[in-house]
Order: sequence, then structure tokens, then C-alpha cells
Amino acid sequence: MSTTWHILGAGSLGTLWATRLARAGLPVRLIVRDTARLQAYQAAGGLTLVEQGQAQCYPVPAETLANDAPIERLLVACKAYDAEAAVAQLAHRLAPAAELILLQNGLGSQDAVAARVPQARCIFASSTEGAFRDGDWRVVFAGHGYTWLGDSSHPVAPIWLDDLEAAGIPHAWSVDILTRLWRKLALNCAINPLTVLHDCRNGGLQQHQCEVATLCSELALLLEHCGQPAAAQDLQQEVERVILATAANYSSMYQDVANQRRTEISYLLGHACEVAARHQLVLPHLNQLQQRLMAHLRTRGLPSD
Ligand code: NAD
Ligand code: KPL
Repeated sequence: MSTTWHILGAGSLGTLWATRLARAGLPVRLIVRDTARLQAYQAAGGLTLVEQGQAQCYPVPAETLANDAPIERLLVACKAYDAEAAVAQLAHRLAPAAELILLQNGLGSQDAVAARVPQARCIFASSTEGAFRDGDWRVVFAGHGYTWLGDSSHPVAPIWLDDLEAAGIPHAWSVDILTRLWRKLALNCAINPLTVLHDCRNGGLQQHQCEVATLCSELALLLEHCGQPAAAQDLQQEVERVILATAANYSSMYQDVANQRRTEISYLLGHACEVAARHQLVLPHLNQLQQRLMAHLRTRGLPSD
């Protein structure tokens, strides 16, 4: 009998994972905040995944945070700023050898979650898949990608990677997951805030090459100082490549701001600046970027953390 996948966070990525696991016949349970959300979910009849224009509804069973059945495997699919508090509400339900898979972008939230549940194994993930909600309990699979998973304190891959194989979730076990997360964080720091401040698509940053290059050199310095030299290698070239390859797209942070949604700034640029300060590393352009972005968010009435 397979272990149940509990999914915390019925948003874009949570739904993308829940529906594919359920489609493969694996046991999945969705965890929603409260009875009102549970009733709304039950009225909808399940989670809908839209792929290549085709919508399919999956009646994944759901429960509230208040349910007290033990949890052995938990996919944490909340935003970085919600992850720690959401997991804290479930900590008492975790079985002794529970495993958590943390899908959050950026860095900082994973360590906060791990500190809340020291008895559990926390597996970090970095995903390039793309999905967005086009209605309550409805998600559009927008971009095929890959998910790397890893555990820097215990490099042996878990057997449930077979479930991901069965569900058609493209993935790989990574022995250097922190390097991957730092590299993605650096890419996001070099691109996303500037797209917000210059009000442009990723491709618009081709008009701001000097600014991008200066940020890349400060980010590379930071990565070298915090024990991640591999993540620093050819950073600027990769940033330029991503800007070209995604020229027509709006960055995720741009989309958050445009839709009046809280950003994950504290786990991206905020985390970079915090780690730099801890290493007494002076990175003036990165700090100035953080200040400009925070001021911009405040003028839009959005949280600056
Ligand atoms: P989302 O906002 O669509 O979904 C998060 C869900 O978590 C929401 O439904 C929210 O209500 C729920 N939630 C928050 N706190 C909760 C609580 N206490 N109890 C129950 N539910 C709770 O977010 P998303 O886009 O799926 O992103 C999740 C993470 O994955 C982010 O860190 C994001 O950066 C990362 N990511 C997203 C994508 C993507 O394409 N969407 C791609 C790569 C990485
Ligand atoms: O991941 C991204 C995002 O928009 O969050 C890219 C496309 C790499 C830009 O930083």
C-alpha cells in the first residue's frame, strides 16, 4: 500500500502535483485551511487541471488543518512567506519518520520549516514547471519544466521518487540542491526586481545591460563568500541567456505586483542582502535594489517583506 501524499496548499503547484499523482492512481489528500474552504471545495467537486486547453476534474479527497489523522508524507506547496506557519499548524500530526517536500522558491523558508519540525526529514525542491490559477480549485499547466529534489544532510534518494515517475512529474535527485536553489535565487534577483522597477517584460532588460551586469558581479561575489562558488560560475552569461529565452514573458514578481499579490522578496533579494550582511560583505547595488523595490511595493500598497 502506497503512502498517502498530503498536499498543503491548494494553489498552482499544489494542484499541479495533486492532480498528476491522483491521475496515476496514487493516494492523495488535500489539506485546506478551514471548514468554509472544505465546503467550497466539495461544492466544486474536485481539482481541475487544464492541459493544452483540455480541462479534467479530479475528485481528490480533502480535509481541513484541524483533522488529526497522522501524516507521513507532506508536500508543502504554500508561498515561502506562509510555509512555516502552515507547517506549524500540522506539526503535531507528523508521524515519527515523516517526510516533507518543500516546493518554495528562494531560500530562508526551508530552514524555518525544518527548525519547526526537527523530527521530520525535509527535502528541498527547485522547480522550473509553470502553473497559474484561472479560477478557484482550477489550475492551468503553463510551462513544462523539471523539479530537482535533494536533502543536503542526507544524500540518499527516497523510494517515493517512483511515485513521481508514475505520475509523469519530470524530476531528478540532486546532491547539490542548495547550489541549485542559490543559482535560481541569483537569477531571480538579477531579473525579477528590475522588471518590476522598469515596468517591462524580461526582454526589456536588454536595454539595461550595465545594471544587470553590475548586479551579477555582486551576486557572484556573494555566492563565492557563502560557500556556493559553483552557483556563481558564468552567472552573467546565464542571466543574459534567460533574458533572451524568456524575452516575451513577464517575471513571476512582475505578475505578482501587477495582480496586487504579495511578493516573495524576503526569500529572494531580502535573503541575499541578509546573508551578505552576515558575511560583512558590502554589496551597494544589491542593497540599493532592495531599497528601491521595497519603496515601490509600499507605494503600490503591497507588503515590502
Ligand atoms: P499559490 O499562491 O498559487 O498557492 C499557495 C496556496 O497555499 C494557496 O492556495 C494558499 O491559500 C495556500 N495556503 C497558504 N497558507 C495556508 C495554510 N496555512 N493552510 C492551507 N493552505 C494554505 O502559490 P504557487 O504559485 O503554487 O507557489 C508555491 C511556491 O512554489 C512558491 O514559493 C512559488 O515561488 C513556487 N513556484 C511556483 C511556480 C508556479 O508556476 N506557480 C513555479 C515554481 C515555483
Ligand atoms: O524564474 C523566473 C521568474 O520569473 O520567477 C525567471 C523566468 C527565471 C526570471 O527570473
